Amino acid sequence: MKVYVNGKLVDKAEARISVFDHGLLYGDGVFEGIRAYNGRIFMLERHIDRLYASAQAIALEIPISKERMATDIIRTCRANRIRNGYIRPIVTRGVGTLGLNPFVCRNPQIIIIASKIQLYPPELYEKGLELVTVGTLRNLPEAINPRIKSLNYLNNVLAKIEALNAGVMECIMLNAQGFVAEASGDNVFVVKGNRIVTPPSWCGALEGITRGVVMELAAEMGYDVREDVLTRYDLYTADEVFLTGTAAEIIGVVKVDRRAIGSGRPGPVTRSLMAAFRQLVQRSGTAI
Ligand code: PXG
Repeated sequence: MKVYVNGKLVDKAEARISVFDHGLLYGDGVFEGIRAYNGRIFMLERHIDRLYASAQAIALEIPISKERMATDIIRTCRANRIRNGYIRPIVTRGVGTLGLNPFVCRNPQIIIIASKIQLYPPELYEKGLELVTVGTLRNLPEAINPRIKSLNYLNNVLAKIEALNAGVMECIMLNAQGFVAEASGDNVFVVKGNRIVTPPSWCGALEGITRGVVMELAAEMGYDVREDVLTRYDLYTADEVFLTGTAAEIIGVVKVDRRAIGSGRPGPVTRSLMAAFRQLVQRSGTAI
């Protein structure tokens, strides 16, 4: 495997970052998770836009242009013969001193990994996921804005630990007001009749690229798609619940906190969105 580090493609074993990098010391940096399907990179421009917006929000200047980032991502995919896979661009604050001050870090480090993706087992897409709500609250948006996709994932990791301790693979995180925010690494949607609702970012949700695509697809399919506040009650009493994310794509949820959702199987709306999404990823994207 070849890994891109600051413009160079090096062997995986040679791909190194300093132990004084603030990305490691403080989780000070940003990243993206992007998918390639069938020799095309899905929603590359949106991911790059979000990467640069995340960097801007943390006062981190990415030393290459967006255009260069796009061509370097493609170059990394080619070097690894990736046609279907997962691409992770990372920009760290760079080497600094043993103190928080980010402005002593003069050289942000750019890393691009292009590899295979580990999926949920295929049968889970048929059977659906079981979730629990967890005690770890989503960070206050006023503390760490959830729109920033940063290297600081401890909030999500702590939630994931609770899910795994409860014997399930994903969880629902609530915000400090008790409203539904998102899953530990995916966005959440509720279907009730013709209405499809997902929490707004101010409730603690990352503005997921898959979330955006699914909202567009659902609107085209005639559903009434909204961003709105959701409570646990809305999950428990939904016709359908599903999660979206680059890695997970769209996956049905069949149980939340031991309440069976709808029929207890992934529902028809979820299934039709899954089908529309699968079609879209096959016929769109930036050629590698
Ligand atoms: N919320 C959070 C907190 C995320 O980290 C999403 C929502 C979904 O966003 P996208 O833009 O992917 O639709 C994410 C993204 C992984 C992995 O390795 C996680 C994500 C994406 C890709 C891989 O677990 N999470």
